[in-house]
Amino acid sequence: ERKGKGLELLFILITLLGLSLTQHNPHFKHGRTTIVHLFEWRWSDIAAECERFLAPKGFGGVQISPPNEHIVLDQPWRPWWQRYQPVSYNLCSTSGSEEEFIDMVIRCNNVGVNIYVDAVINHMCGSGGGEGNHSSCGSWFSASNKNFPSVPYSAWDFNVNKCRTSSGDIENYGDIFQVRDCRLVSLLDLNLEKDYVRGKVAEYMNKLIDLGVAGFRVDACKHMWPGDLENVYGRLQNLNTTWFPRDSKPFIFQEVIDLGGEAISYTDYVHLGRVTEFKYGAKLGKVFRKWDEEKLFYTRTWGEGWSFMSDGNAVVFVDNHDNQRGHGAGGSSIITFWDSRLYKMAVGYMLAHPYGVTRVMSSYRWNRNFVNGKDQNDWMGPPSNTNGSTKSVSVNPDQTCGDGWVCEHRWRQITNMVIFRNVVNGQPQINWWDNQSNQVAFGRGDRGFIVFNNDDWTLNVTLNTGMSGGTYCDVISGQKEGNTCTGKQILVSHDGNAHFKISNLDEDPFVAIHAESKI
Ligand code: AAO
Repeated sequence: ERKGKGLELLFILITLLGLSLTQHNPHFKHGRTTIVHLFEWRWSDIAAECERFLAPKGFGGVQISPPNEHIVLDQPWRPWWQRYQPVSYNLCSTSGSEEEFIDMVIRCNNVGVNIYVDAVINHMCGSGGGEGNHSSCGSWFSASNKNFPSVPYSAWDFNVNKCRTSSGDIENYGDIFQVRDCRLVSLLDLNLEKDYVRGKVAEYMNKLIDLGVAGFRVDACKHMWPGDLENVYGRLQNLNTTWFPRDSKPFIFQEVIDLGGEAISYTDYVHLGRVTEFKYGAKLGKVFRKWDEEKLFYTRTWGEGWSFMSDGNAVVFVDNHDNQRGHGAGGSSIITFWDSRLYKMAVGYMLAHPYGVTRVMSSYRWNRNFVNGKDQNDWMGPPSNTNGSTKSVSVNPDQTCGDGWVCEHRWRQITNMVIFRNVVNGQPQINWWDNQSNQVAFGRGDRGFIVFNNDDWTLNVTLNTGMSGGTYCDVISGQKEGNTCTGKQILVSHDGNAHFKISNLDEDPFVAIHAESKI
């Protein structure tokens, strides 16, 4: 019996130690709730965006593109994905220099917007990356000899003998050893079992923490052993106390693509931090596109009820920088800015629903060129100047962006739903209504209410909103400005009921009201 108690205590102790490692908290400030991925933006533009737009509109943080020095592939192209091929951990990239990076982190932190770094720690550049100084700060490296003196890493810091495939690359996602010990698309695979490599990776991440970042999106986690990641995360310092409370651990969200049916599951990683829930965008795309007989009213059980990971572990998104252009996974159901009407609805749904930490995508346009269903231009980098440098983001008088930057996060409907999510933060989902088809509505306590019409006919119904009586401004068709409303007005009677009429032909067939849109 005593032995049993002892074991039990030991188990509790191990669990507690395990929990103390967990880094699931994004450390948002001022009740903010959403991350925006400013894909390929320059640091100076992000700094300005934090001050002029993100903070005033209540965005919680920015996921930035990898800040490490990377290979430069300029014949003939400069693909966006060159940034996922590190050459060193120097902070200089096509997004800017180390000084610009530091300035961005300070300015964003000073207005309460967190910075999350995309950490590429599974590998260095591709094995065919050659030799020389074709790198974003001009550091010399040799891919053929696996020599990266600016870190430094040399041949014995990479997985070579562990991988059993003849190509040296991952050939079968059904074999967990291949997926973790072989090269992902020929990228030189770091041996994270080595203390030295773990130390170098942790040193890079700790430098970023010192500078004030709030956490990391960790790239390609499926391809790293959970034990190796646990060791690296265990070496990370607490966040910089200039901006964060004492003893705050960096927020960790891990990219693990798990649509089901593969040898490696997200469950191997959730104890270490949050994980990207890829089923979310793939399914939501099918629902709004009405593929596979999906209907919006089936989302009554959206979240864990759709066999997604548990709420506290998930980072969710409608699309990401990979699957908006056919990379990664999710398939053709993924909705992007190219389908803007559906996209606004899907992002609106995500931001209204309580499940997960939400991430909004912010993209640039490129010349799509489909041949047999595949975009030949899926590699195209961000808007650039003739010398190859990334263009600055210009802002038009109407607050949209120019020069090829899409800025989905500045679309009124999306910005206003980011605010909605903050206003209803912590409130339960209540007062669900549906028409057994593609018209649904739900509330968030007495703080907000949203109604969608994705059917091919008009929605015309009186619903219990759970909100206090008064006139509210719909934040989709317009917004409250001073004490007037530029969009539809919704009259909520003292019993909480309101009448909604949404034509399927409306520019945006959904309506959202919240406590702060009352006039
Ligand atoms: C480039 C070239 C390569 C070249 C390489 C080295 O394109 O031809 O060999 O350079 O020279 C990005 C680009 C890559 C690029 C790379 C380096 O997307 O094209 O390679 O930079 O420059 C897997 C990983 C996942 C990864 C994703 C793209 O598991 O971690 O591939 N995403 C991250 C980043 C991404 C980046 C990297 C990692 C590398 O977000 O931007 O790559 O740093 C399955 C697996 C997934 C696997 C996908 C795609 O998905 O589950 O784990 O993702 O395949 O290979 C069904 C299944 C679904 C399956 C899907 C697709 O839907 O249900 O599970 O089919 O087959």
